Amino acid sequence: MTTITLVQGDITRQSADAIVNAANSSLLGGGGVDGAIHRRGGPAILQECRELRASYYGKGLPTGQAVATTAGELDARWVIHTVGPVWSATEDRSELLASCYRESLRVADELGARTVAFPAVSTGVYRWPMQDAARIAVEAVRGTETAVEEVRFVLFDERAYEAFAEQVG
Ligand code: AR6
Repeated sequence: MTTITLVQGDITRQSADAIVNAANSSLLGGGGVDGAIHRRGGPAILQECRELRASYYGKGLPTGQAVATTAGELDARWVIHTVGPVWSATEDRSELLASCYRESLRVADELGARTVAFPAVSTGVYRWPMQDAARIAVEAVRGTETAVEEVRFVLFDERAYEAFAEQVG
């Protein structure tokens, strides 16, 4: 059984086996959670991202997929980078957002991670409405068979926390 827990705060301050990054397909960093993880985690993470790009993801990591690197100086063993979809009002991209959670948990299982901290993927720069993103995230985690014991959603502000709390019940 996987327990879902909620925390309001900065994901880079969390202690977990794996911390999930809301990355972009370049894997070369950006703003939001991505920027914060690379700033606090230090250059080892970016170095490994560059190597992954050179070896496997020349065209970028596709949306909905996930890949792991070291966590550098973060209080975690791994960072799992996933690429959320940009919100679209005309196209239903929910499956891609759900895939971010499923694929991150699959990678976590491969690594042997038992505690995984997730941000609210796609709800910042990628503009996904928070309530909808929370529903998709919680349903995706609940619908995934995994050996991960704790999935911790780390929500940056109260609005995000409340949206997830409503879904978790
Ligand atoms: N800890 C927890 N949550 C955070 C933190 C933090 N330190 N910082 C922001 N959030 P975003 P996206 C929240 O924009 O929408 C980057 O440039 C934020 O309030 O980080 O998936 C990437 O390189 C929001 O609710 O990710 C991509 O280009 C949520 O985390 C692009 O942004 C996600 O916001 C990805 O956009």
